[in-house]
Amino acid sequence: IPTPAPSDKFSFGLWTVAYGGRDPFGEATRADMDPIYALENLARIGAYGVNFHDDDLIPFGSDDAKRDGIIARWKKGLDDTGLVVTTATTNLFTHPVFKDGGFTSNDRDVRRFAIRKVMRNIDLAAELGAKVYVCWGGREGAESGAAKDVAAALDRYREAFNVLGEFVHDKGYDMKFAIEPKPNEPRGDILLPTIGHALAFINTLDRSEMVGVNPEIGHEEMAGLNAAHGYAQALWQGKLFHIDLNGQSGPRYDQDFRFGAGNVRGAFWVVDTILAGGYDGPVHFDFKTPRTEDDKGVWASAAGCMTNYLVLRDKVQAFRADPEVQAALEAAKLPELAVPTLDDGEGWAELEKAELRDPDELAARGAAFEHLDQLALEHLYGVR
Ligand code: GLT
Ligand code: MN
Ligand code: MN
Ligand code: MN
Repeated sequence: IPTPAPSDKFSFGLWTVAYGGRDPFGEATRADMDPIYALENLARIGAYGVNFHDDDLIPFGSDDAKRDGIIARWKKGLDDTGLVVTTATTNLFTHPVFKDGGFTSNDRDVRRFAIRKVMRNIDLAAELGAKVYVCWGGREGAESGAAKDVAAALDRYREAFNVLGEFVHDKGYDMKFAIEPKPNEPRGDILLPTIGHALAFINTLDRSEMVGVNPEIGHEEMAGLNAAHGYAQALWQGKLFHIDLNGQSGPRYDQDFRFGAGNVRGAFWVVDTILAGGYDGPVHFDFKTPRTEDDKGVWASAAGCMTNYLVLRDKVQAFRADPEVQAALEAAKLPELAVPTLDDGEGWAELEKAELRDPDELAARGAAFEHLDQLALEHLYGVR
């Protein structure tokens, strides 16, 4: 069984291990977790970094004295354990004030409150050294039609990112934003539901270079999409600023299984994609330990995320290094896909006159994809 090293840059949301098991049908099955206890155990199992919402650490509504005390204790915990704050984020979904969203609430006073809440935690995140600020707009959405003017809501969403981009720029922070898409849950329909929607939205921002995506495997699969393809397009556009790895079994509620559980084959291709694309940020897990488990199960689940990543990384590397796979890639014309379709200096006018192959002859050529995919499965199943 491979063991994690700091160079693997594994990180966890504080809320993941602290999740007590509350769901829409039942109360928590585990006690509240002290954030310092979380740090100690994350360090013990081999994590490198931690990510947190403001309210994970500092209960909503704490006064300044209480807040300062919590932050001092948190800094000491980080020093003692050596864990790095890679990332931070804002809770704009738990308090009832956010029942219609934060940045896109119809109520302007709520929107002003939400942006201020984010600014306050960005100051703390910068002080702690976070380089990425995640924005999951879980409550930005609707359950009904006329209640949400989507175009106006997107104007307000853009306004919020423009203000926050200006804030980070003016303060001189070395920080980028990563928008996390999700199709639904807790809202009936959430705005920016997929990686593609988020990438298109980002292009409209004043400081679009500061904003990328934080795709979660499970959220893409909830929408019935191929998560690896989404990660690949985000990388292709230079926008994969952070990742939320976890497990999901097809389009249903947000399962947040530990990474490597659920769609195993999909997980293999996500690891292959981020390695090939040169993603070098934290390898971040966003899972929830099922409520059947006690504290021991929480740490087994968290450690399982890292083990499964290392196992899949080994398998992906062995797959790519296998000479039989390289021959199969050649037979499947992967090198040919990298060749531009038109010759140098050729345009539509030349193409119009060029001699083409007979389509029936082209149609008779086999693609040789099945053998290649079988080699991948044999690596994944451990028989190669
Ligand atoms: C919440 C959500 C996650 C997001 C977190 C960041 S909070 O648990 O379900 O997918 O990544 O706000
Ligand atoms: Mn999720
Ligand atoms: Mn989640
Ligand atoms: Mn997530």
